Amino acid sequence: MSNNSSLITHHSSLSPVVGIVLGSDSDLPVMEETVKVLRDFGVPFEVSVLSAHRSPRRAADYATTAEERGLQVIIAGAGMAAHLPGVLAACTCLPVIGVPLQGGALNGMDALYAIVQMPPGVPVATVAVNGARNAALLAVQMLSLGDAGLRRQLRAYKERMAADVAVKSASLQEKLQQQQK
Ligand code: RP5
Repeated sequence: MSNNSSLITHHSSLSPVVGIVLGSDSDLPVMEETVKVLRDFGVPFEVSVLSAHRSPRRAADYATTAEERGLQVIIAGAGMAAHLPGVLAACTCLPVIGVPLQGGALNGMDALYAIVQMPPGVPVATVAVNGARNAALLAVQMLSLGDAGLRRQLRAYKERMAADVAVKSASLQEKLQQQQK
């Protein structure tokens, strides 16, 4: 289902505050993780397919109008010569989080360098290759600066992570003790 048009999809009755932008619909399997996280935190978002190379005017229009449409953060995922997050950042004052995507002959290194090596003046907050989950969490953290409810949810999320690690550690100790018997 590859085409290069902007397919803006709203995923809540509330106005979207996070814009998730994919360089191609082929990026969805990885970028879907952002959707899961934002749904878990109850953050309204929209998803679009835009390309810095194949639909440059639409990409620029999207970023130029993002703030007036109520968006507060943009997450942009792209692979290969991944100029999308940088182009969006060039056209808006909103924070842009870039997700370099694995694939192509260089397996994500090309996208990582393209996204992380922005010139001074136009930052893109770059996460790990395929780091869609962290991109969404960073977006939630940004939004939480003005939202006590989101801050509470983030604290609970961290507590759950710590509890999970404690469970894993206890289970490992148990296995090791069994081996000694
Ligand atoms: C990038 O090129 C996209 O973000 C995608 O990761 C990659 C390949 O795109 P398709 O040829 O699958 O549309 O612009």
